[in-house]
Amino acid sequence: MRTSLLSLAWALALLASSSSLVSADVLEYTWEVANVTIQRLCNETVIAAVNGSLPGPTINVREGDTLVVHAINNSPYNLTIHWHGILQLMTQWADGPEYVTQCPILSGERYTYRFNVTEQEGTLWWHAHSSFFRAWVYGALIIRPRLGNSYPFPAPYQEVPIVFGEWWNANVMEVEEEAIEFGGTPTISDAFTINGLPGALYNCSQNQTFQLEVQQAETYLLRIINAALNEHLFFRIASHTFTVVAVDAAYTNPYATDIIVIAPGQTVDALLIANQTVGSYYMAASAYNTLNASVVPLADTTTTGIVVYNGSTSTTPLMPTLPAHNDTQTANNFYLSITGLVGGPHWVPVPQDVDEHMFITIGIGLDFCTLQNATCEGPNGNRLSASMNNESFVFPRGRGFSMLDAFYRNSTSGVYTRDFPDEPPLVFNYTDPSINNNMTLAFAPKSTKVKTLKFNSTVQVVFQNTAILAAENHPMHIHGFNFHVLAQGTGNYNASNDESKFNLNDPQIRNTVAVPFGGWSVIRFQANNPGIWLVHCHLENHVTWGLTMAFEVENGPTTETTLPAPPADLPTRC
Ligand SMILES: *[C@@H]1O[C@H](CO)[C@@H](O)[C@H](O)[C@H]1NC(C)=O
Ligand SMILES: *[C@@H]1O[C@H](CO)[C@@H](O)[C@H](O)[C@H]1NC(C)=O
Ligand SMILES: *[C@@H]1O[C@H](CO)[C@@H](O)[C@H](O)[C@H]1NC(C)=O
Ligand SMILES: *[C@@H]1O[C@H](CO)[C@@H](O)[C@H](O)[C@H]1NC(C)=O
Ligand SMILES: *[C@@H]1O[C@H](CO)[C@@H](O)[C@H](O)[C@H]1NC(C)=O
Ligand SMILES: *[C@@H]1O[C@H](CO)[C@@H](O)[C@H](O)[C@H]1NC(C)=O
Ligand SMILES: *[C@@H]1O[C@H](CO)[C@@H](O)[C@H](O)[C@H]1NC(C)=O
Ligand SMILES: *[C@@H]1O[C@H](CO)[C@@H](O)[C@H](O)[C@H]1NC(C)=O
Ligand SMILES: *[C@@H]1O[C@H](CO)[C@@H](O)[C@H](O)[C@H]1NC(C)=O
Ligand SMILES: *[C@@H]1O[C@H](CO)[C@@H](O)[C@H](O)[C@H]1NC(C)=O
Ligand SMILES: *[C@@H]1O[C@H](CO)[C@@H](O)[C@H](O)[C@H]1NC(C)=O
Ligand SMILES: *[C@@H]1O[C@H](CO)[C@@H](O)[C@H](O)[C@H]1NC(C)=O
Ligand SMILES: [Cu+2]
Repeated sequence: MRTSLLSLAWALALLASSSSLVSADVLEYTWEVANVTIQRLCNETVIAAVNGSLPGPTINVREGDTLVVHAINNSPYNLTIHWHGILQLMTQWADGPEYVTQCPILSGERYTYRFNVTEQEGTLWWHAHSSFFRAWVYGALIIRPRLGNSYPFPAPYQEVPIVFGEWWNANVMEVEEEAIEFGGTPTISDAFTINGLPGALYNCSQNQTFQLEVQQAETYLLRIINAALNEHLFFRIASHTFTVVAVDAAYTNPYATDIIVIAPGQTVDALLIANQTVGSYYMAASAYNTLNASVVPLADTTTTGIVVYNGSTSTTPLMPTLPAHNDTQTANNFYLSITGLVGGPHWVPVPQDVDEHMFITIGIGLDFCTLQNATCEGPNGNRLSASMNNESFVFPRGRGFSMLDAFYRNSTSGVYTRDFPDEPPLVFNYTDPSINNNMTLAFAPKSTKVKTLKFNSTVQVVFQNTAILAAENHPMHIHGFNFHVLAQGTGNYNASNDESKFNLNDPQIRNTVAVPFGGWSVIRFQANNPGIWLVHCHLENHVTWGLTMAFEVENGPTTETTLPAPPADLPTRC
C-alpha cells in the first residue's frame, strides 16, 4: 500500500509549512536532568528525570533527520544518554555508554548529543547508560519514513507508544549500591509501569493507570518498548490480537499473535484492530523469569492499562490471562516466529562470507567476597558476578580516558586490552543443570578486554548460555550495529547439527537478541563502523556483575571510514 492517510497528513503539513521539499530536518532539544518528586503507588519519591517527566520526552523523527540534544545534568548523579539501536554511523562520540564512548557528564555539566538517524525506521528508545539511572531516565525514539515514503503495511489510524518501566519505592541508585556492597541480587521492584503508570492492581494506584481510548473498527500501531531494568515481559490485551510488523526498528513479515514477549532493550511494533464489542479491556504485562522463585525473589506483579472503546459505559474491564512466569515455550515460540521483511525499507541481506567466528559463553558466576567481618549475600558467602567467555567486564573508571578516546589516541595501555577470547577457555557441558554449583566453573577474572575487528569484516557470534548457578534468558544487546538472528535453540550449540537451521533468507534483524533459557542464539553482522562498541546483557543487574564485552572496530582506508575527532564539549573526566 503506497499511499496512506498518514503520509497524506505529512504532505499537507509540509505544504502548510514554509519549508522546501528537503526531506531532512534538524530537530534540537534541551533536556535538563534534575530532581523531581513524583507520586507513585502510596508514596511520594524523589527521582531524577528529564524535564521532570517519567518516562521522559518522546522523540519523533523521520528517517534522515538530524537530532541534536543538549543534555544538562542538574542531578546529583553521573549521567550519560544512550540512543538504543541508533547505528551512529560516524557519530561514535554520541553513543553514550559511560567510560566506553565518553566520560560521564558530571553533576552541573552538559554535553550535546548530535547524530543523524539514517537507514532505519520503527521504534527505538533512549536511556541513561550509567548504573541503574535508566530506571528514571528513558523514553521513546520513534522513526517514521521520510516524506513521500510510507509504511510497508496499511497506515494506522493512530500511533501509541507503550513504554514498560520498572518502579522502586526507593532511590534506585541506592538499590544498586546496596547490591554491589553486599554482593547479592538487587531488591526487586515494587511495580512495573506502562508509560510511567503502574495501573490499578497495586496499592493506592487506581488513579495511576494508562488509558487508551479507541474508536471501534480502527487500527492502532502500538510502539512497544521494554525499558524495565531487570525483567522480560509477557504482554496481552483481553480479547484482542496483535499483528507484529517490526522489531527493534526493522520491519518484519506480519505475524499474528495474541501475546507479545519482549526482553529489556527490545521493541515491538504491533497493529491492534479495535474490532471487539464496545467496552473496556485491560492490557497487562508481567515477568517472564525462569529463576526459582524460592531462591531468588521474583518481581511477581502485574502492570495494567485500559483500552476503552469510544461509547463504552463499562466500569469492569475484562482481564487477559498471562502465562506462568517460567513459560519458556511461549517465549521461544514468539521469538522463533518472527522473520524479516525481505525487500522492505532498509532491508539488509545476510552477509554470506564470514571473516570472524566467535563462540561466546554468557552467564552468571561468583566473585570473592570483599566485605570485612561479614559474608556476602551470594551463594556460599560469595559475591554474585557474571561473565562472557569467562571474562567479567569492568568499566574503566578512573583510568583517565574513555575506551573510545584511548582508541582515538592509540593509547590503550591501562584502559583496555585486546585479548578477549574467541572461545571459552574451557569446554564443558554448558547447559547441564548439574553444573549449577560447580565452583571450578563459577569464578571468572575481572578484566576490560575487547575483540578487535577489521573494518567492514563480517562477524558471526554464537551466544551460548551457561547453567552455572542458574540458566536464564539473557537479552544480548550490541551497540552500533543491527544484526541478523540466524537461529536459536535449546541445549549446547553444535555446528554440525545447527548450521543447517540457519535462516539466511529472511531472518529477523535486531539490536537485542533474547538468548533462550538453557540455549543459544547465532547472530551475524558487518562491522562497518570504526570505534568501540559495547556488547552486553540488557538485564541491568547483569551489567553490574560484568556480563559485558566490547568490539574494537579498526578504522577503514578513507577519511569517511576513520573515527572523527571528538566534539569539543565531550566530557573528559574518566
Ligand atoms: C536530589 O535528590 C537526592 C536524593 O534524594 C538528594 O540526595 C539530593 O540532595 C537532591 N538534590 C537537590 C539539588 O535537591
Ligand atoms: C548528517 O546529515 C547532514 C545533513 O543531511 C549531513 O550534512 C552530514 O554530513 C551528516 N553527518 C554524518 C556524520 O553523516
Ligand atoms: C514509601 O517508600 C519508602 C522508601 O522510599 C518505604 O520505606 C515505605 O515503606 C514506602 N511506603 C509505602 C506505603 O509503600
Ligand atoms: C491519586 O490519589 C491520591 C489519593 O488517593 C492523591 O494523593 C493523588 O494526588 C492522586 N493522584 C492523581 C494523579 O490524581
Ligand atoms: C479482529 O482482528 C483480528 C486481526 O487482528 C482477527 O484475527 C479477528 O478475527 C478479528 N475479530 C473480529 C471479531 O472481527
Ligand atoms: C514453573 O514453575 C512452577 C512453580 O511455579 C513449577 O511447578 C514448574 O515445574 C515450573 N516449570 C518449568 C518448566 O520449570
Ligand atoms: C572487623 O573486626 C575487627 C575486629 O573485631 C575490628 O577491629 C574492625 O573494626 C572490623 N571492621 C569493620 C569494617 O567492621
Ligand atoms: C599505535 O601504537 C602502536 C605502539 O603503541 C604502534 O605500533 C602502532 O603503529 C600505532 N598505530 C597507529 C595506527 O598509529
Ligand atoms: C566442574 O566442571 C569441570 C569441567 O567440566 C569438571 O572437570 C569438574 O569435575 C566439575 N566439578 C564438579 C565438582 O562437578
Ligand atoms: C549435557 O547435559 C545434559 C543435561 O544433563 C545431558 O542431557 C547431555 O547428555 C549432556 N551432554 C553431554 C555431551 O554430556
Ligand atoms: C563493506 O563491504 C561491502 C561488501 O560486503 C561493500 O559493499 C561495502 O562497500 C563495504 N563498505 C565500505 C565502506 O568499504
Ligand atoms: C562520577 O564520575 C567521576 C569521573 O569519572 C568519578 O570519579 C566518580 O566516581 C563517579 N561517581 C559515581 C557515583 O560513579
Ligand atoms: Cu543477563
